[in-house]
Order: sequence, then structure tokens, then C-alpha cells
Amino acid sequence: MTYDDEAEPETSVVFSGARGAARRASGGQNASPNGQVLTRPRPEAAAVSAQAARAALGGLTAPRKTLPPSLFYDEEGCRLFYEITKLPEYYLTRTEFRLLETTAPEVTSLLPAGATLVEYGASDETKAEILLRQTNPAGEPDGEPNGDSVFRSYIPIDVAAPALRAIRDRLADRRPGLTVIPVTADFMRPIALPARRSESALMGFFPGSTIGNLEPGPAVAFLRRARLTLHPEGWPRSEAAHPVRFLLGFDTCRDPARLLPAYDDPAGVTARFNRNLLARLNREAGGTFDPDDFAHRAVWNEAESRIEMHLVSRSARTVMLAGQKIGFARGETIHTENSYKYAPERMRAMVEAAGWSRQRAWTDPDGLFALWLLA
Ligand code: AVI
Repeated sequence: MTYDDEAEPETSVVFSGARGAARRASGGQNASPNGQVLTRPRPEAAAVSAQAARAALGGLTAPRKTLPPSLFYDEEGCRLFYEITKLPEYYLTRTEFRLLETTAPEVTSLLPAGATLVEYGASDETKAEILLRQTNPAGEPDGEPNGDSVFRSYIPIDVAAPALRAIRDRLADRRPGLTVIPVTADFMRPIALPARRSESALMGFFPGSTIGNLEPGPAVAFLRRARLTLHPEGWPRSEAAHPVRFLLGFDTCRDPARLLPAYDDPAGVTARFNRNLLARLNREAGGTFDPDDFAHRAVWNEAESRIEMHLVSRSARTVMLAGQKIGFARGETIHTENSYKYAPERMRAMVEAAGWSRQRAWTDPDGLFALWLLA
């Protein structure tokens, strides 16, 4: 996942770190969300970039204070996010894994052998691998080195080149027949895929409910851009010969009784994740925040259908950041994240506004999470 720190905090994105968090789980262990042990840690940026510091200052000096969610995912933030994914209250990650495991054979049965998987924000391959290991339902080898696998190639897209190289190296060991073509890019900007290959089909993949951390407008723009990127020249003439699909994972739960503990867990992990933003600004941008003087607050905003995270100042104070004074009134909040939860009809309107149509939809037995195959 990736970040756009030039954008307003409300519209900025997201998350190379969130999905790479698995590899940097506690104590430098390299365990993935599905328990697989991975081998290479991802190098971290040394400091908040000048651009990010500008975005932080811009947000903190606005009348309603915000911070870019991009700042969550330093090494400590990734470690904490990994802990979040293991919390009993945080249903998203494990529900999506189970759903992927059960639906992957059906998803891939809709594709011809020799397809290419294009993952947006691929900071590790754990979810993609569920798809990559699927074989042609007819069981007939297609004569290619990857045997009867549905996917012949995998294009992981992320801003972090070292993470992409690590993915390529791990897959070279585990799936020698698979061609891995990493693309280092910010998926919120136009992306050029490698020159057209001989794939039979292309499938975009955007799991993790990362779409929920985008504002709805940028989310539609992302889906529209992905559609343009994935469709080959000559489309729609070439659609029959080279189908293009997109697999989207998103959170559909809009029950505050389940959402609030997921974003404000009793063990306080999400609170630490939220406060780490301030600790990071202290470490990397000359901040003088006392993180413990800010309370974590998760709020369900029914009108916007989103969970909001805030940090609430427990006292009136002045804090320094990058040489500038920032004043806080007692009870003043910093809005740090939105996590949109989509009713099917709303998501349908969004994907259709982006030019896609829903071909298949799957959900878990409790109706918490959705996987949609778009055409
Ligand atoms: C990465 N993203 C999908 C997470 C979410 O649920 O919105 C980030 C997160 N924030 C608090 N807990 C988890």
C-alpha cells in the first residue's frame, strides 16, 4: 500500500505498511497473517519525509485537526497493525482469509489457464498465494512451465521496491514456474504495466478492505484507473480473447456493536497503534507530544458509514512539531483515520461509476466481509 502525503489527510492513502505488517511482526519475527513464516524483513524509511512532515503540519494547523493515515505504518505501526490482525475483535483479516480460501477455486474457475494476477498494494504475497496456487479445474496442464496453474504470471504493485524484491525471491523458491514482474509504483497514480504479455486473462486484486481507507471519491477514481490500466489496447474488441477481471475485498459490517471493539479493543492495541502516530512524529520530526496525554477514540459515523479514529487531547497544551507551535484545547481531537464500511448497494454504485460491473459476489456466513469479482 502506499501514501499520498501531498493530499489532504481526509483523501490521502494508505497502506503499503498495513499489508506488509505481517513480515515485521513483533520482535522482528517474520510471520505472515496466515501463519506462514516469511524470511526477509522490509527495510524501513529512516524518518518522516519532508513531504509527510508538511502534510502532518498542514493537518495539525487546520481548524479541525487531522493527521495523514499514511503515517501509521512505520516499523512500530506495522508491528502493532499485525497485532491488531490477530485480535479476536478484529474480524476483517481472518474473515477475508477464510473467504479467499473457500472462494479461490470458484474465482479461478472463471479464468482460463495462463492468466496474470495484478495485485495493488502488494506488500506481501500471502493473500495472492491463495489464488496463485489454484490449478486449472479441468486439471489439464497448459504446456507452460507453471504446469496446470491458472496463473502464469504475477505483477505485485507497491511503492516499496525492497518488499517487491522479497516477494519475487520468495516466490522464485516456492513457485519456480511462475513469472513475477514487480512494479514499483503508487497505485493512487496512473500506472503503466509491463508491455503486454501473452496472458490469456488479467485479474486485478485489491484485498484487505484497503478500499475502505480511501475516501469514496478517490476510491472510485482508483477503480476507474485500474480498469484503464488492466484493459489491453484494442479493448473492448479483445474482451472475449483476453478477459479482464478485478477481485475486490471489502468490509460490509455496519453493526457498531461489532465494529467498536474491533477499533477500540480491550487490550488497547488499537489505542497504541493510534498513539504511535504521535510517538513517530516525536521520533522522526522533532515533535514534543506526550502520546499518553491523548485518548484513543473510535466513533461509528452512521451518516458516513465509517469508523473514525481520533486522538483526544486530555489537557490544554502547546506542542512543537518541526519547529512550529501547535496549540490544543482540552478535549480537542485529531482525526487520524476513516474506515468506510460499504453496504452492497453503495459499493455497487461505486464500481459501476468506475465502469466495472459485478460478475460474482461472495460473503462469509456472518455477512461481515465481501469479495466481489468485477468484469
Ligand atoms: C488497513 N486497514 C484496512 C485497517 C482498517 O481496518 O481500516 C487499518 C486499521 N485501523 C485500525 N485498525 C485497523
